[in-house]
Amino acid sequence: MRTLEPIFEAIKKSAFRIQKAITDEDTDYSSQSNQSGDIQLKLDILSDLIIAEEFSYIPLIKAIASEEKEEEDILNPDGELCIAYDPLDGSSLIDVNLSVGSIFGIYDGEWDAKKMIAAVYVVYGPRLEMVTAYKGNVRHFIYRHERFRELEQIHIGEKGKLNGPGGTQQFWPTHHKQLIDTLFDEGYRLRYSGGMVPDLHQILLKGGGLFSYPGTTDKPNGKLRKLFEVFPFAYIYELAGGYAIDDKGGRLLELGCENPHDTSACFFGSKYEIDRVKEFYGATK
Ligand code: AHM
Ligand code: MG
Repeated sequence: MRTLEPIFEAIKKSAFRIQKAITDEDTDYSSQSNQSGDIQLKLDILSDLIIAEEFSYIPLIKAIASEEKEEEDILNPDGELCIAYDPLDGSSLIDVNLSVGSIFGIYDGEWDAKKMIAAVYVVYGPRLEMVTAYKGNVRHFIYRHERFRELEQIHIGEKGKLNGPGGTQQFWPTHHKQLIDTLFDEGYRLRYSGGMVPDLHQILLKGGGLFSYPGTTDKPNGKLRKLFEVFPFAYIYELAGGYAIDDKGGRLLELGCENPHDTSACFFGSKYEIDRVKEFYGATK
């Protein structure tokens, strides 16, 4: 029977190696930029190489696609799984010593959200943590005394207290500003660091809330990439009992993806807040 254990083990090994690199290496920029036009840090490139190397030992993996590379890499033509990953999300926060993360989406045979079978993220913060969503469970691990130890499973509540609004307010549509202001008027607290991994992790662990990255006048389809960031977190939130929708009110996991670097407006949260999003966006789905 097919098992994803070797993949989870490879992610644990790369997490340990990347955390060490974050601690030991400097935060200089390289002379290269990625597909989205961001100038890459040397650490972005190194993290990408570490993950690609750990995955290269696993025959089950057919192809990998990284936020830091233009095209997919075929590892094993006879393999079954395709893995999309963002090796070091939020890396521009490292020089100010805020938390960052790695994100993985595991797809059965093709780059299609409907074929996602598991998703994983790693948080590099004061502590090293990993969350896996697979076969109905969202499992939470913490690295302590040289190994990952499992904590309680993660379930998001029906209504939270945190609000993480992404993007530049100057470019928000009016109805989005009204949504965010209304949540603050209801007592929600601002929790937005600029790193989607720790920001979404906080909302999950503190029982719920809303993380949003809307379409804006300068970026109508938002900033966050479907394959590497949006779909994996949509999978994790839904499995934890939460919701993940776009600005039309439909499930993110039902969206297509023509180009590996396509982006989408996205909203992740618990039931109450996602209902509010639909109300303010006039979403009918
Ligand atoms: P990156 O992949 O280039 O690091 O960008 C992704 C990050 C997310 O972690 C975060 O939610 C978002 O960009 C922040 O963007 P903004 O500063 O526009 O709110
Ligand atoms: Mg990213």
